[in-house]
Order: sequence, then C-alpha cells, then structure tokens
Amino acid sequence: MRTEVAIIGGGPSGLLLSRLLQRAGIESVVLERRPRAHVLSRIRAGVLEWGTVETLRRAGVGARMDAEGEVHHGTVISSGGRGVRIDFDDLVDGRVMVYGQTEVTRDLYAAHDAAGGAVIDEAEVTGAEGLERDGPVTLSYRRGGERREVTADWVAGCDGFRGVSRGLIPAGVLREFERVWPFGWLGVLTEAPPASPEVLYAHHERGFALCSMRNPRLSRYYLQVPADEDPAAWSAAAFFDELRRRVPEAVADRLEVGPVVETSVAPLRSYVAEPMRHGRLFLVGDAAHIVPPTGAKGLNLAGSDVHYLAEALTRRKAGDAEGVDGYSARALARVWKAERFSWWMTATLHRFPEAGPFGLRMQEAELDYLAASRAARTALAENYVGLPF
Ligand code: RFL
Ligand code: PHB
Repeated sequence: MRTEVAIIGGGPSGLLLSRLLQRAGIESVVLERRPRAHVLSRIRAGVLEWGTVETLRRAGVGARMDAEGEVHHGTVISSGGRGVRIDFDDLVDGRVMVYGQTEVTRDLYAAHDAAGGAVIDEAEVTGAEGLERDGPVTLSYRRGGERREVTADWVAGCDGFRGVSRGLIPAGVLREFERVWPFGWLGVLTEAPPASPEVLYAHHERGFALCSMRNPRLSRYYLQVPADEDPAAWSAAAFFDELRRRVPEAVADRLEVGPVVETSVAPLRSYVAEPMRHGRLFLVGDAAHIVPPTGAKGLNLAGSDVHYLAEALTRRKAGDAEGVDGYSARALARVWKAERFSWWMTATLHRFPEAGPFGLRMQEAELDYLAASRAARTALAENYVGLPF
C-alpha cells in the first residue's frame, strides 16, 4: 500500500491529523493496534481549551460538541473549606468546553468513516525503514498474524506514550526529560448530577481531590492515592466518604452518588522527548510528552501538535519546507509551557508527606496569594484556557 502520510495510532491525535490532512487534500492511512470498540471505550480527558475546540470545528467534527458540550467560564480552587473562583471571562476573556475525550474520539471516527477515510484496525506497527533517507519510508505492521507493509512520504507517530514511534529515533538523537510523581489519581465516573457546577480542584491535608463532570447527569471525581493503589480496594462508599472530607462542605453536602460506571488508577508523570522530528518521522501528542492531569493539558497539547503538523505538511505540499523544518521547535515551545503549568498545579495542590510542615505552609501561602491577587489568578486563567497557538 502507498500513501502520503502514514499515521501510527488511531487515538485523538491520529484521527484529528487525518481529518485535517484530508481537508488540505493530503492522503493518509491510520494504523491502530487495538480493535475499534476498545479505542472508543477509553475514558480520559474532559476539558477542551478553546484552541482545541476551534481545531475540532475546522476538522469538521464540531457539531455534536457544540450541541452537547458545556461552555465553562471559570474553575474553582479550594483549600480547606474555602474556594477561590478563577473567573476566565473577567480575567482573560476566555472559556473552555467540557466535552469528554470519549465523545471527541467517537465524533472523529464517525467523520472519518463518513468521508471514506482509511483506518486499519488491529494493525500493530513494528518498525520503519528509510526514515533518514530522502525517499519514501516503509512501515511494517502485524495484522491477524501476518506481516504487512505500507509505504509513505511521511510518518506521524501518534501512538501514545507506550507506542513504537519514539523508539524509532536513535538513542543518541533523542533527549528525554522526566519526573515521575509519587502518587496517582483514583478516578470514578458516576451517573449522578455534578456536585460542583464548575470543575473544582481541592487542596487538602488528607490529599488532593477533583470534582469534574461529563454532562448534567454524569460526574467524574478523583482522589490523590498512592501510585500503586489497587482500585479494587476502594468501595464506592469509601471513595465518596473520602471525597466529602477533602472538598468544601457546601460541595460535600450536594454530592450525589449514582451507579459507578468506571473506576481506575492513573499514575502521574511529566515527560518530554526532544526533538519531535527525526527525518521523515514526526512525534505527536502523548508519543512525545506526558503531563500530569492536573490542569487538563494532555489532550489539548495533542491538539496543538496536530495543528502545527497539519499546517507544516500542507505548506510542504505547496513547496515550502519551512513548516516541516520548524515543527519540533514550534511544538516544543508550547509543550514546555504546558509542562510548567501542569507541574505547578500538581506541586501546589497535592500532598507531599516528605515536604513536611514547611512544604504544607508554602502551598497554603501560594493559595492565599491566589485568593488575594488578581495577577496570580490571571496567570492561572491564562494558562488554563490555553496559551495561543
Ligand atoms: P493515545 O490516546 O494514547 O492514542 C494512541 C493510540 O496509538 C495506538 N498504538 C498503536 N497503534 C499502532 N501500532 C502501534 N505500535 C501502536 N502503539 C500504540 C494505541 O492503541 C492508541 O489507540 O494518544 P494521543 O492520540 O496522543 O492522545 C493523547 C490523549 O489521549 C492524552 O493526552 C489524554 O487522555 C491525557 N489525559 C488527560 N488529558 C487531558 O487533557 N485532560 C484530562 O483530564 C486527562 N485525563 C488522561 C486523563 C490520560 C489518562 N491515561 C493515559 C490513562 C486520564 C487518564 C486516565
Ligand atoms: C476530567 O474531567 O476528567 C478532568 C478534568 C480536569 C482535569 C483532569 C481531568 O484537570
């Protein structure tokens, strides 16, 4: 098989890239290791920056998001019993969209199918030939026990943190930067109205908690837990009892528990691989970088990488190589700022027992400053709604 761009991975990065390329008249093939049903059932991000919203609209997948998503004009940071509202409208004239990654992925697949886009399901890419040559690249993949090949001008590695593409870059070329955080998030999705009308980040001496939502009937909650925590060790009653202790009383009083749809533990990691391009291969989204979920940047960074890459490949097709050559530097400049913000949110809001009483007072002073200073709230709001592309 021959195509212009071979895309490894059919998650949000891969599918969105394929949609934008098609609109620019560039042909692509998506290779996805997992069955479609598995890809569509993963429950992950919930908050979209406005730049992501506009990119999805440009890709032709904005209709259901605009009809069913919820526009949020602020978020709340609480410490002990007190909440500080970060008013996006007033501070930065900004907003975000609450619309789940599960729904984004569904919309992308529906649009892809309707346009006759090519996805090869259950196709695991195993290697690449010719990444450093001027000519085409040959990717090998396994499907149904057979080894097959696809030849392309360019390869987009959209295969997530545990994918194959980052490993195709020689060790001496790639630089990796990493911080593994000493805790995880225990997440519960429950069929009940959200306790807080806006996403609420709670700092508490017992540990961090987050109240979020997917729609008026579906709530998403998280608790800071040890990184190796077994989700099976938590009954729904124990989870919600602990959540009530960590959030402001008024929110705890409104907390409704419905049927639990999903429970899982996610580890927290900060990670960046540089550069994001090697020869004919581009790294995109989680394949190149991971942020801890505090601040909701993971999916949004994937969206900005895709925006830069689609633009670069479109210019290249018109004979201008500058976009392709500049992709890594442009994407990384935005990635590092989101890494900084996610690191700051994580460090400020979680409990670090080893930091001792001094560490706790530092966090309290940080949160007091936020409550008292419009400048501090503005900095938070500017990053939360998303820095410009
Ligand atoms: P994905 O979604 O991991 O998709 C990669 C796809 O590549 C496939 N694949 C391969 N295909 C072919 N051949 C191979 N060799 C392959 N190896 C892998 C995989 O099967 C998969 O389908 O990466 P992508 O597209 O870059 O998207 C990134 C986002 O999914 C990710 O950044 C966010 O979900 C991160 N994240 C969150 N981000 C937010 O912005 N806000 C959040 O609230 C938020 N919560 C989360 C999250 C991630 C979580 N994880 C990873 C468990 C909560 C969780 C629990
Ligand atoms: C979510 O709704 O899953 C969510 C919201 C905000 C975050 C992380 C996760 O910062």
